[in-house]
Amino acid sequence: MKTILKGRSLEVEINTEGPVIIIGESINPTRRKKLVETLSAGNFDFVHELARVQIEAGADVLDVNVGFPGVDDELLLPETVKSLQQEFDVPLCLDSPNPKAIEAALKVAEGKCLINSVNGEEKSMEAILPIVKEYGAAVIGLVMDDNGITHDPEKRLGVAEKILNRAGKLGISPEDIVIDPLAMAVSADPNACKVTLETIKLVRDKLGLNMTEGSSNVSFGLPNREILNNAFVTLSILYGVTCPIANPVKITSAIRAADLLLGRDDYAMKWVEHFQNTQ
Ligand code: THG
Repeated sequence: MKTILKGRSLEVEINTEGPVIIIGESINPTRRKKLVETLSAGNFDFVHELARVQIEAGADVLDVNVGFPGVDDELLLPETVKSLQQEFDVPLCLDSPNPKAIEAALKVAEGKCLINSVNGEEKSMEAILPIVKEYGAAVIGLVMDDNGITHDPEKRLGVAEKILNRAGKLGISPEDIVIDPLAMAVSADPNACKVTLETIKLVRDKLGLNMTEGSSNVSFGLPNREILNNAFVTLSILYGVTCPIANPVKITSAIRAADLLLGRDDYAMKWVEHFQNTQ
């Protein structure tokens, strides 16, 4: 299964056969007051800096989230997208719970974006899927619905199937659906990661779709987060995640290692290149 995303001219292929595509998470106001402050003042230098650092560290795609209480992301998301695309060619992942902000951003974006996200709730599918179709985008499908988040991997698979089928009815192809199996804090629930991993395996075996995950979610509230995130992303890749959302500054080495060890990096080219670039 191949999902194609595009920047202004650069094309990125997410392939279930690998290698792993890294979606940089850092353009996100959570605990980054400076991002909100600078963007609200119409200053895009800091967001460009976050983009540049992540691309240099191995990000293939950038997640762009500018949502914050008091911020009108129907204005700010498209402005940020325009500003980023003037400087950088990587495809963008538009991260907002507000369908109007997503649509406003798609109107100005060049290339083919990934929308973050739709879920199995009726309201969400009705709002987001027509936009995905109209703008020829791809979309992340979160495996939660009107019943909330289930801890049964089979039921999470069921939500993925529901999103896939609904998208299909609108003429959106399976290539353009990237499933998110819901990575959650292991500090809150000792079984959280096991449930996610079982879901990943089921989605790969039954649906064969590309999959993302918020790799850093698993370590909330714990020390030494980087080690946990690296272990989790490695397990997830083995099970079938193909485009994790993560901090490339901290996770690219583990991802390059996983690709090499799984026979997806001929002559260790990407491994060697990564360490040449970071030295
Ligand atoms: N699935 C999808 N989208 C998502 C998530 C997901 N978007 C948001 C989130 N989860 C993924 N993004 C982040 C961004 C930052 C952090 C975690 C997840 C994070 N930041 C550090 C902190 O809060 O302490 C600070 C920055 C750092 O040190 O790198 O943890 O699951 N579809």
